[in-house]
Amino acid sequence: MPVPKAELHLHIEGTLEPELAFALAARNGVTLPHADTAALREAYRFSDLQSFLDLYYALMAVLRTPRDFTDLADAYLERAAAQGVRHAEIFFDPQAHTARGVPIGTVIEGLAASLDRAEERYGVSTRLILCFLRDESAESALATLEEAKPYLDRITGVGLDSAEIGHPPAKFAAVYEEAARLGLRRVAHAGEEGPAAYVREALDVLGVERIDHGLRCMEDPGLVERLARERIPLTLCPLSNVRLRVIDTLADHPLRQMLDAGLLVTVNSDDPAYFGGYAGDNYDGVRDALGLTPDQLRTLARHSFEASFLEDDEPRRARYLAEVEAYTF
Ligand code: ES4
Ligand code: ZN
Repeated sequence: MPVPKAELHLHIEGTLEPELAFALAARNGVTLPHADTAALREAYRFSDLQSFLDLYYALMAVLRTPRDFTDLADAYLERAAAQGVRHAEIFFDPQAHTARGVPIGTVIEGLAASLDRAEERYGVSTRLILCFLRDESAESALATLEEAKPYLDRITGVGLDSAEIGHPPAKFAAVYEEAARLGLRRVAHAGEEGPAAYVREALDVLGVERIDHGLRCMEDPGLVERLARERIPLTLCPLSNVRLRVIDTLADHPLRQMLDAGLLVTVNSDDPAYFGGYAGDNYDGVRDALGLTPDQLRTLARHSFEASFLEDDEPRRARYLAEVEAYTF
């Protein structure tokens, strides 16, 4: 059994495997531009973040009904549980659905139907994080938060994703201020393709509590020192970084230097259907490519629960942490 872990950086739409995409396409009468699952997998050769996002958004056309979102989340949770995930904080992109005429309630209620049974079925506790698309307008983000208000009891926090360069965090200052006022936790993608300055801005202007990716903080030693001192978690996604050409190979990943710098780094899967693996595959990948020790792997698993938004259930966090300490590699 793999080490128990929390997954903190996971886009539910990025768990859409080709087989499920074709099954949902058939169920909904949607025609995909790819001949079959093999042809679709052939399209998974990305040159950068945007080339991935183009396919990621296009395939969402098959997600139409609440049941589609339930089936998507069920499939993810089953795979995640098999790789040791005990707790998952799941991103979703409402604007990618409302723009296609799928109401936000369809998305949230569909996902919630899966998440409500995840503990009994898969032994996984869950939270939902609503992400704003940073290549859409600030007004669209505010309207999305407004549409989500009837469902806020289901939502733990807000995030910021999609095309990073040219869309600095400060663009979303107003919606993050409103999210904080509503009692939502705040995270943001920063320093994936964008510069270290975006990581600073996400902290200073948006007040985020975790940085998603944050890889490029390594270009700014003062920032690294601050992230370590303030115990700001970074949710790294090693296989994603290779597939989106942020780094050349897993062996080039700065994870070891980040651990050595005292950063609260975690390992996650991002969009596992597209990037070649789920959470456990990411742990195995960095273990093999970087020669991580059992101590370092245990630290990563411990970090994942320390960085999770389990402040509303500290006894659960303590149980998970005890499982990590008791695990034998
Ligand atoms: C994403 Cl890897 C990545 N980066 C930014 N936005 C995203 N949305 C889904 N996956
Ligand atoms: Zn991401």
